[in-house]
Amino acid sequence: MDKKIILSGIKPTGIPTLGNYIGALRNWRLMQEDDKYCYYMVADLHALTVRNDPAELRQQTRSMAALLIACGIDPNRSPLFIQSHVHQHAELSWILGCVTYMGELNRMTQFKDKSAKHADNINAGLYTYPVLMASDILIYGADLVPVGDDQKQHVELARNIAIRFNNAFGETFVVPEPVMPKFGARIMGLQDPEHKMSKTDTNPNGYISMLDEPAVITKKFKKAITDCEPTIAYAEGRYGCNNLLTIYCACTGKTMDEAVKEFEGFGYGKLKTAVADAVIAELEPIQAVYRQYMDDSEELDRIIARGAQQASERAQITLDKAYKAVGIR
Ligand code: ATP
Ligand code: LTN
Repeated sequence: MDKKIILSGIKPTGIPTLGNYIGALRNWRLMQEDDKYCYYMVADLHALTVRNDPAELRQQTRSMAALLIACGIDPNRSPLFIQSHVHQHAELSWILGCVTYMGELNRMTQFKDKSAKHADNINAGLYTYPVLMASDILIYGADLVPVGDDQKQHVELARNIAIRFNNAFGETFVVPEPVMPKFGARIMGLQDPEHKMSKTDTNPNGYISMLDEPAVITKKFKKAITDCEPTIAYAEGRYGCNNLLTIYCACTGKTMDEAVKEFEGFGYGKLKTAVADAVIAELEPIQAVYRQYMDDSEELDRIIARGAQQASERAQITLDKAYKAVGIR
C-alpha cells in the first residue's frame, strides 16, 4: 500500500502558543504512523509578509525547528526543514500564481485580517501568500495537511489550484485535504475569547506561549476572561468557558461530557486551576527537550541540512513535472 503523504508548516513569527500546539503541532506528532510519510517545515518565506527584524527571524527559525523536535517530530522518520532551504517552493509558486484568480485571493480571510492589522504594509507577498502555501503542499504530493481551522481556507484553495492545473495540463498534482483535530482546531485568546489565540498578540496575557514557565501559565489562566454565569457548561455564547473546557479536553483526552460533569457544582476557580495543571503537564516535558536542542546547535544544523536535502530531492521531481506540463523544458 502506498503511504499517505503529509505536509505542514508553521511561521517562525514568535514562540508558538498553546493554540498552535493543540490546533496543529500535536497532530503533526500523532500523524507520524507507519502508513504515512510526513514532511514538516518552518515557513520562513511566509514570515516575510509582515515586517521583520533579520536577526530575530534567524533566531526564531532555529528556535522553531528545535521546538518542533521537542514536540515529538522525529527527524529520522519525517524530514524537518526550513522552507527557504528548498528553493523549488518559490519556483513552483510562480507557475501556480498563473493559474490562481485574483477573485480567489480577494476572498481569503487571513489576507483581510492581516491587511487590517498591518494597514501600513499591505504588500503583494501578503496577497499571494496562499499561492506559496499551495506550492508547499503540492510540491510534495501531499494527501493530507494537518492545520488549525484558520488555515482550512488556504488548503481548499490549494485543492482548487491542483484540480484546475490538472484539468488544463494533465494529471500533475495530488489533490490535498485539510485535517483538523477533534478538539481545539480554534483555540481562542484568553483575554479576548471571541478571537483566536495568536503568537503575535500584543498582550502576552492573551496567549500561553509553549515556553511559559509553570507559574506564568497558572497566572495567565487565573486572569482569563470568562463570564458571570454561576455554573460551568459548554454552551452557545459562553466563549471563555467553552475555550477553557476545550483546552482541558484537548490536554487530558477527556470528552466534553466528562469534563462538564467533573466541574458540576464548582466555579471558575477550580476549572482554571485544573486547566493550568493539565497544560503544564503537557508542556513541561517539551520545554526540557527544547533546551537540549538549543544547547546543541551542531546537531540541530545537521538535522535541518539533511531535511532540506531529502525535501529538495522530492520537490524537484514535482517541479520538473509541472514545467514539462506547461510546456517549459
Ligand atoms: P501569526 O500570529 O504570526 O499569524 P499564528 O499563531 O496564527 O501566527 P501560524 O504560524 O499562522 O500561527 O500557524 C501555525 C499552525 O497553527 C496553523 O496550522 C494554524 O492553523 C494553527 N493555529 C494557529 N493559531 C491557532 C489557534 N488559535 N487554534 C488552533 N490552531 C491554531
Ligand atoms: N500559512 C500557514 C503556515 C504554512 C503552512 C504551509 C501550513 C505555510 N505553508 C503549508 C500548512 C501547509 C499559517 O499561517 N499557519
